[in-house]
Amino acid sequence: MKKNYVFFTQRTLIYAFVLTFILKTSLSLGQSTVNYDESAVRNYSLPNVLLGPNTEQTLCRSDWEKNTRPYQLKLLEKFVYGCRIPPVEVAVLSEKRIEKKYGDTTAVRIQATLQMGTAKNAPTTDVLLYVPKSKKRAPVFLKLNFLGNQAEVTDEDIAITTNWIISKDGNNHATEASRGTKAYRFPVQFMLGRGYGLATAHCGDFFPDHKDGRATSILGSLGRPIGQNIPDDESGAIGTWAWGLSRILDWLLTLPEVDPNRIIVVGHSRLGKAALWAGACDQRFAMVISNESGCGGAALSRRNYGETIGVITKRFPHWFCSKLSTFANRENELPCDQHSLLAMVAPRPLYVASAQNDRWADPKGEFLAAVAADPVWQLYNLLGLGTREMPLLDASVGEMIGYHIRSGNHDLLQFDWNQFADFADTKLEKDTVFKSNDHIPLDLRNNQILNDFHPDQRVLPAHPPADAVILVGRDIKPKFTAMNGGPIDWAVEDGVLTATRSARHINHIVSTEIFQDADIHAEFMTSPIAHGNSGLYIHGHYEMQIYDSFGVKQITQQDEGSLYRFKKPLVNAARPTGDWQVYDIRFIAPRKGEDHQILSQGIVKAWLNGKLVQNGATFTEPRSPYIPYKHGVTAHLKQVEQTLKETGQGPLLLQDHGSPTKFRNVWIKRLD
Ligand code: GTR
Repeated sequence: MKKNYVFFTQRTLIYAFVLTFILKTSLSLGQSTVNYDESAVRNYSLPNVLLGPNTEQTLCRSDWEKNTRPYQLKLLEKFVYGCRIPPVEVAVLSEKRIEKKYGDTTAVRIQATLQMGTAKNAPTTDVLLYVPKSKKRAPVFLKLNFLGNQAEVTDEDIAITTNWIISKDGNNHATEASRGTKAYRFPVQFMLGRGYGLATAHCGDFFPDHKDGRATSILGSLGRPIGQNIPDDESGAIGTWAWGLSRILDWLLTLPEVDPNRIIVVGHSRLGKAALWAGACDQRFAMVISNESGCGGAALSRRNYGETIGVITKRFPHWFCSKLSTFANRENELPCDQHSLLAMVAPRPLYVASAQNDRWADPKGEFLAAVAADPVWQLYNLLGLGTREMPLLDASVGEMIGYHIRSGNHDLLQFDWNQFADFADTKLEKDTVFKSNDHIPLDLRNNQILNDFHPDQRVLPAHPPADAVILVGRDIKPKFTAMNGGPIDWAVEDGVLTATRSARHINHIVSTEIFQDADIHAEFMTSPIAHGNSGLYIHGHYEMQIYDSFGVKQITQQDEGSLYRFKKPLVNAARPTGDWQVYDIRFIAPRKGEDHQILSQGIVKAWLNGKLVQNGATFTEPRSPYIPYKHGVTAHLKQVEQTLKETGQGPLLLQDHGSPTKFRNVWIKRLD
């Protein structure tokens, strides 16, 4: 008996030991074994994120922006997330606003249905946005959700998503019972009280989160392959969710209630992976937050701790590009790692949050990725994380990269939101991040400049701002010459100029004022002759089209509102012939280096008759065959073109295209 007892205890002890060991150090999932023992983490060395395409070390930020960043981003596309999906136009199918009190804060609640693409049956997403009414323009946190907008809030009148949702019972349809169940992850009242807006949409609107989700995702409507033989660098769910975040951003940027310079993308867990990828791909996001995004998010893949590439790509083969799965158990051969993803956010503020019990997401691996991303902020003379020591529990550390490890489980909790709001308060105050432009990449800076542009076109004729240079106005001589530098022969009457037609369409007029970047305002009226054809030739290179396009259904790159032959308008905003119309254009010229290589692209945002028609169209070289430096060229124009080459400054030309178009109130406001 005694012996037996001893034997039993010994055996029990051995069992208990083995069991504890298994539980403590590993969890068996499929063929892969998951490690939770820090001492069993293999040695690894991370790829150098500062290495450019020719393996040269990046020493300055312009080199980073021009060469290394695009190269590193491409690696992430090729090996992890799949190639980025080109944007489409976003049409607003409905936009309902109500005013409501949440706690002490009066908010404007906006529910919008956005259609992605112009095709009749293009897919839609429902976006729910809250902004504090007291703010002229509110900074907004944007977050995708798992179960539909109705689950995120306690408002009872939010439509229940009809798209696929994750559910334990396998029903995969949201019901009334889901209302508000995730409201603690989307603290509307708290964030409004802190002066922030909150926006959300359901990830399933873009890609249902299951293995076969691709077939019913929006990818088909975007012309992407959804059947067999998907290329190994094709985007999966994460790439599609990130793309969706950018389309919602397209819309947010058009709202007068939203501060376009302070839109923050945030995500929890798999949606944290998507938030990081969205922030990497789209520099219009002013700040990026990952909450417990783990493997394939903020955590280093080379650390064999918690979830691994082998496990994740097996359980969720639809999340990444299929190439990633080939690196299971050979992570060391991956040409990139997740620190490069974090580095893509630089020099913008980034916040990485972990939770103590969320070992599956490898908190230490998330912290170490932030440490390894730090050097990119340093290129901008900014401190990233600024420490190599993991902080104590529940303490936030860092400079431009914030980090905390919260006690508790895998979740998105009030504690996390407190840190996010505090971090945004200090990092996104208008006067801190955007005060000095010189640490911001050119393209990012341009986007910020564009975001601010919301001209008021409601009343015509418009009043020029005090600092405008008036080219055509009442009681002033038009500041234009003919193509040969002599006086113009266009009719001038009561501040209205009318194009004098020429047989070869070369009687354009050339402004005597030149500029590099500018806001351009022009009021015009088309005539029935020659389709009302005319245009604003900016620098003589890029033409904002004027054309009788009223009522045209299938608008093209040659219709009014287009950047001629570059980009068709987002919507047809043309008014009928005989009505006064108005363009407001923010033009940022391309920048070229000494040997004429492009440093940053030119970019245009344009409003036509109260509608946004161009939202960041980019260009480097003129595409129109009609540019005046080629067609009807004169000695005067050669000189103008030479000045443009040397100084980057050029004129505005009003085009003769055989139609007696009228112009009034034409002015420019220099931005340079
Ligand atoms: C887990 C997955 C993680 C994490 C999480 C989530 O099952 O393994 O990578 O993202 O889901 O999204 O909740």
